[in-house]
Amino acid sequence: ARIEVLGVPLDLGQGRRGVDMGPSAIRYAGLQDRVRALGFEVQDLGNVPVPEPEAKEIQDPKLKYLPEIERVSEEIAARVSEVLKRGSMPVILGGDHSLAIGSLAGVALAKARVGVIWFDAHGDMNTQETTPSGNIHGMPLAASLGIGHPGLTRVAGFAPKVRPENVVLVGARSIDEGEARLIRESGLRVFTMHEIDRQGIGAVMEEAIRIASQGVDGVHLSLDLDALDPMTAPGVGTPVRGGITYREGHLAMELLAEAGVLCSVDVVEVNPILDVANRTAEMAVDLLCSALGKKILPDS
Ligand code: DIR
Ligand code: MN
Ligand code: MN
Ligand code: MN
Repeated sequence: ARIEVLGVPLDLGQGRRGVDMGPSAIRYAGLQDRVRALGFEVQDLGNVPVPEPEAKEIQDPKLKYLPEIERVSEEIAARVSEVLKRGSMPVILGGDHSLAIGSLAGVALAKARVGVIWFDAHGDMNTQETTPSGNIHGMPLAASLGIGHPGLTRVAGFAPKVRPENVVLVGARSIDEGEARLIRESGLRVFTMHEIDRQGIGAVMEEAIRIASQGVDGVHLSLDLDALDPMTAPGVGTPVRGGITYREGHLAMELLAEAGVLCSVDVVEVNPILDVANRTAEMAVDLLCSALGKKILPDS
């Protein structure tokens, strides 16, 4: 099988500089060699061009850098759908999580029906009406479900990209008031840290995989590194205590690999400026390898 890597050095969706260096940090952590060692063919497509915040102005404080993020999303969608149509698996490196609006649009362009497993400390279910920050990285899951500003929901010319009955959010522990209401109304399935503590990550993932893969042509994994505990992944812009541990993260990815349903992956919110050495990018590569089938004890 073949993997194609696309970098998106996007930091316009949130307020802290440095996350635009995430793609470099993840590459520097050995992505290409590590994935090749698993037996995949790997092609790096380089980065999508992204404007610098210094060269732009915020027009709407409730939708910061909306026109720029729309344009980048269209470009990502086109690139990601090409990768899938060539029969390869796209791996999109962020950059902030607003890039998932484009990557999921691209997956939805190439596939009739797609499921989503969204690992995040946050809900990413805000709109311009509920956002406390105006940061679009707090909105990509809502946008993909067709909720929010048409500039975000209608990327690639159609909405929604996914049905709520195939969407699962895992690891949540920081949900804004307005987005909590949208989560309940939209009917997607949420496994907060409470459910993970109570049932264990194994049981949670079995259910998450069942929901996301029901009736679909593939499951998209959107991995926000802030889903992990900040002790394991300190290099993120909005860390929240009480997250997924090192082993819980790996078990979750290993179960996904075993299920054999993954069609595409985002790895987002790695911010090397906030990191301890390159630990968070290394964790990102470790988790990706597990999601792609790396085992502690390989079958012989
Ligand atoms: C917060 C933070 N809910 C917002 N969201 C983050 O600004 O909408 N998502 N950090 O990953
Ligand atoms: Mn930049
Ligand atoms: Mn996120
Ligand atoms: Mn997050």
